[in-house]
Amino acid sequence: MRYLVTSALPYANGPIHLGHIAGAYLPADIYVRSLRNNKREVLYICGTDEHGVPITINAEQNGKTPTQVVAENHKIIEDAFRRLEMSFDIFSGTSTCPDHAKLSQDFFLTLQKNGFISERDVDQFYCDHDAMFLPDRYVEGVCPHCGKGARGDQCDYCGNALNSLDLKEPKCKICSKTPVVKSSRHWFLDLDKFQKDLDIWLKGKPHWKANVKAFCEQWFQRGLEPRGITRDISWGVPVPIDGATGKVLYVWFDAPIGYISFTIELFRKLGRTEDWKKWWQGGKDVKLVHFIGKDNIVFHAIIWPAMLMGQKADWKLPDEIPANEFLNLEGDKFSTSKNYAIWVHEFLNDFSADSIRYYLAQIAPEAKDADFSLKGFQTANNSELADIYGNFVNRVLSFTRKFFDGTLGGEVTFTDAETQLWVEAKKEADTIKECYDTYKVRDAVFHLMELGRIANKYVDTSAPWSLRKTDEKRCKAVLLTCLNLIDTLATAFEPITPEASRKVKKMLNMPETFDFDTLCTQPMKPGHTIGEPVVLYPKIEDAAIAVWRDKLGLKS
Ligand code: B3M
Ligand code: ZN
Repeated sequence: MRYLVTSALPYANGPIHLGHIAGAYLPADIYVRSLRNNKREVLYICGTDEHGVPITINAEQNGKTPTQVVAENHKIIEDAFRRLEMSFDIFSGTSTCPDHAKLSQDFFLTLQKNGFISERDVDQFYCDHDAMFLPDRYVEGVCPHCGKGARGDQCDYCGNALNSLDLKEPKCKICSKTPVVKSSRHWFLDLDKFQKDLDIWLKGKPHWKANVKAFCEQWFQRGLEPRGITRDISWGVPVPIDGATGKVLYVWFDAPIGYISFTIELFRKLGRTEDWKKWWQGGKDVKLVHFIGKDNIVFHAIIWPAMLMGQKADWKLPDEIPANEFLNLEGDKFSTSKNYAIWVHEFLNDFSADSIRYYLAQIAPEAKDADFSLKGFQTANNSELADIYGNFVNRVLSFTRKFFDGTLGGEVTFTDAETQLWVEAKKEADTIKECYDTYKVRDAVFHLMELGRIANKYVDTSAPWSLRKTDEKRCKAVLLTCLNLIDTLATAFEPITPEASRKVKKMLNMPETFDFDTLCTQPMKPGHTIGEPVVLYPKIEDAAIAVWRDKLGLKS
């Protein structure tokens, strides 16, 4: 089995915050790393989603071109991901990937040829002054429900989704003049024609997460309807039809195709141009897993599979869609517009990727919304990573260096205590692997710390510090056992805290590999010499947390 894993393509319309990471990115990276540690063949695809109206509005408001906006944000996002150690095989973008536009147009044309696209004229606001049709977000006015100021797509006060034509006192967002209503030709994906097949397909996924299944069932009950897949703007993939000048494919039509076009780009760069087909048309040999946030369910579990089915070719359909719930921040929603957020690229200036990854994994919003708290973050680092994992590593390594010069040579005497210990450790390690395989990162974290606690308990009861004077062979057996436990901890932790794992392997003087088959196998034998210990997890001081509480405007 080969694994084709994707994370939702972040909009290149601004930086990313911790809320994004917790949903579609970190859980995917953990999964991918654990697959690699199980020696599976994996491909991990991502990149920025670079089309859509928010990007053109952003560009206009800041006197930039969409290309500039996209390039700037792509770089910020890519840097943040790199520093956070997201291990994509490729991180491309929908406006820069050389294969993307053509493939999106081919998808459209094939759907049309196969009879799944209809067209009709739609009334829309048009601004005479700016000589353009105004997509919903380009119209502002008064909400018909609550009477407050609203955008054409929704009212932020009462939360109602709107149709811009229903707005009272509509104004063009660019020039503030009153728009007129004009009709414009648009193309629709006939989702209704897929309902039966989609329903059958979804019934074959009884193990899917409840949130995904419930969501789709609701949509089926209401009945699927044709959905507009073209827009009157100039930024995007042009609609490949005569007479459709000035129209582009809707961003949600071309975005998921990015998963494929980025794969094509990757293999072309590798000089194996045809190999992408082994993944996207690889049938049952490939497992396609889309990690997303819950707001993307309809696109990945209904519209995207319909687009793939409608090609009438051998495209992979999603096998798994682990959709996560949302992360809140200190009890409130993340809000980009109110700048109530922790931006990843800024947070990484103050804290390590590992500490951030660990805490986000611990509170992962798997089954319900979760809350990020700065105090919780500090506690996770200080009382768990530093006190349990880091401290164990440090005690054992320093002691081994100090009294044995880093080499536990000669004879060692193991007893039942070690046999018992490895039975317990193996049980935890097996559970950890199982959690990784089933997208349960919260449980993985819990059991990793259990493993750390088992290690601490073992060293405390065995007390090598006093054995050194009374029974050196036992002392060395205990220390060697601890070193091997540390090796297992480093390997098991790698999907969550990769940097610390690399550091530990170096300190142990072991190769920087994390093969899960080596868990609990005690690869270090008598005579092994370790390297120099360094502090694994410095404590996070109250002052560092206070700075961030301040930034968020929270009372200290
Ligand atoms: N850019 C929306 C989002 O980030 C969208 C995902 C596209 S995945 C194909 O929520
Ligand atoms: Zn205007």
